[in-house]
Amino acid sequence: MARGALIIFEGVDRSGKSTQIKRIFNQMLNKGEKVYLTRFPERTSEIGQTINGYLTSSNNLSDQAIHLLFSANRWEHAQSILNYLNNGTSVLVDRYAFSGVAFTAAKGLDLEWCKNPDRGLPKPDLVLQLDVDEETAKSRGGFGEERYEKVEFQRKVRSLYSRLKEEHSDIWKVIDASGTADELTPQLQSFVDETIKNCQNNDIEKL
Ligand code: DGP
Ligand code: NA
Ligand code: NA
Repeated sequence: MARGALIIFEGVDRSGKSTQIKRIFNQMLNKGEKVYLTRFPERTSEIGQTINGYLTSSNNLSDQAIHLLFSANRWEHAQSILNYLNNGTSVLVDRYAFSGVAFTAAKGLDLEWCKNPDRGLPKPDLVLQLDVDEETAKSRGGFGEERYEKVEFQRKVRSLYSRLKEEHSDIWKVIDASGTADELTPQLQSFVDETIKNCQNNDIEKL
């Protein structure tokens, strides 16, 4: 059976990726395609609830401890993602290990240290980075109340994404997301469709 594709949406906060990924998911469902949508952090598990507490500042954890919990949250769902892919269902994910590295390294932690806990997770077939500058992101209704939603911090995250892009140039696409949502959706959909078609001949690799 043809396997599904693993496709990640990344971007700074307010880049529009959550809106876009839901649109793509719904379009694919309407066409009868096999597709599953998820996101990280996945806040409902025990680990996810601890992460939610951290993001909403109801608890404090060291930078290292929270980094490992974000990674553990991905690992606790890794096997189910693999099962979907092997059953021919494509998996769309709102944030993945690249957020893990970018958001923690933006605090000044060593980049290689940041990458280690996610090594071995299923490697995506495609990363769509929705790129907007921090000021544009902020102007979209402003950042919310959560811990990382500050212009200076998001600027660092964005520059870390460009480093990650160099390392993953085989799978990484930067999409200018400064335009309207309606302009963006068909562009993203065509990258998604192309990836699903072309991933068939490749095994699922590991990060
Ligand atoms: P979201 O639910 O997509 O708005 O993500 C919540 C916040 O958590 C957002 O500011 C990005 C950040 N984030 C996502 N994944 C990770 C991670 O693995 N590590 C760290 N430190 N932050 C992350
Ligand atoms: Na957010
Ligand atoms: Na979001």
